[in-house]
Amino acid sequence: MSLQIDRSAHMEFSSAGDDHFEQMLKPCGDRVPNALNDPWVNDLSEEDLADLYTDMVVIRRLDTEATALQRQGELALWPPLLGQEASQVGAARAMQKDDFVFPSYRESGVMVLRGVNPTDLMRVWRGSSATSWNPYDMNVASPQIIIGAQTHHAVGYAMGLAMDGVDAAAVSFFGDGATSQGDVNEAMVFAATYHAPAVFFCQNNHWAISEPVGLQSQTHIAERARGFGIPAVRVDGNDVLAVLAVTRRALDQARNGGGPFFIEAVTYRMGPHTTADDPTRYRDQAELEHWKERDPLDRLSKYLEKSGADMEAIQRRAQEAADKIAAVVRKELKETVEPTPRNLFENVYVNEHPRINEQRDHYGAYLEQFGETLDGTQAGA
Ligand SMILES: Cc1ncc(C[n+]2csc(CCOP(=O)(O)OP(=O)(O)O)c2C)c(N)n1
Repeated sequence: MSLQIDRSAHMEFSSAGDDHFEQMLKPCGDRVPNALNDPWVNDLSEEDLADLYTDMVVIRRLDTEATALQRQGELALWPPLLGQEASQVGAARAMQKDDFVFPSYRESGVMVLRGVNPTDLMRVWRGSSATSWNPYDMNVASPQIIIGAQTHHAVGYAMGLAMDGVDAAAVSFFGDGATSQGDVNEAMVFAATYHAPAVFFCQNNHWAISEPVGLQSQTHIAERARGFGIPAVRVDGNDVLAVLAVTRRALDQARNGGGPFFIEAVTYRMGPHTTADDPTRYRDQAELEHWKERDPLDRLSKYLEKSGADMEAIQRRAQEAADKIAAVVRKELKETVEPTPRNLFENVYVNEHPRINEQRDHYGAYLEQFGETLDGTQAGA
């Protein structure tokens, strides 16, 4: 018997038949009644829905702007979210101020909607800042690059919330690939055992760089969480209404002593993994076309239009908001005061440390050989 990878599962889970999930808006904009989820979004007015649309337009625009800035040499790298707007807006808008977000690198939309200044976020990707904000200002941790590590931080934080008797939850965001990582599985064990108010939000965007989801998971991702005794929901991640409803449900359960909850938001990464990637090398154009028909922005726009809203005015307002924020980011980014070599050695410890000082001075002497200084100036200038 030879050892073989079962590639057939990839076909099953990334194909057009992959629709076993909770949905409230069809791609054509029709509303699907859902007894469980409807009560969680019944409060939304037409204006609230228009705001959700604006959120999606704004974060798509920021993403496009960042991609362009990377191509123009202003950013070192950027991980696009194109196609994942509904998952990020639905999840971010379901949260309350006291909830704490532990994002991966992909959730720029969630971070910005929680109050992170988009220019600050982009400075991290420019290489001008290790982390540009105080996590406690808006309850958003620094974006995590180590796949899945943030789930540990979130569960630890959630356990702390429970110990302190605080009425809040911790939400970690990660991709489908991360669920194969030991860290995420260990975090689920702890969350289940300690009944922690932790919501695991997986954006199944079908790809982990060039690895298709069906190749590494022979079952739906949500099933993995159920194996740990964590209730899990598979939701249409391109349906902002369904994501909002399911995340509100999950957070409510977590906040009220119901323990952890796992959400698999089924979406699609329409762009490259990062600006350093070329997805045409590993995936078919037909797959992208399939998902373009499920575009999250079009879907809400069609629903609003069918409900009689003045979509032209809504689109105009959203576009204006997006143009404005993109122009501010572009301007602010170019005004960035770049860090000096000395900055590398600051804030390593709370108090000054002799070994750090020794390393700083050593580096300063090294730079001097090239006529440079720790303050970023030319020696003798
Ligand atoms: C622990 C660890 N292993 C490997 C990597 C390299 N890596 C960066 S992104 C990525 C794929 C992650 O895919 P997924 O979890 O599906 O998230 P997505 O990028 O699709 O949002 C990998 C393997 C890493 N950053 N950390």
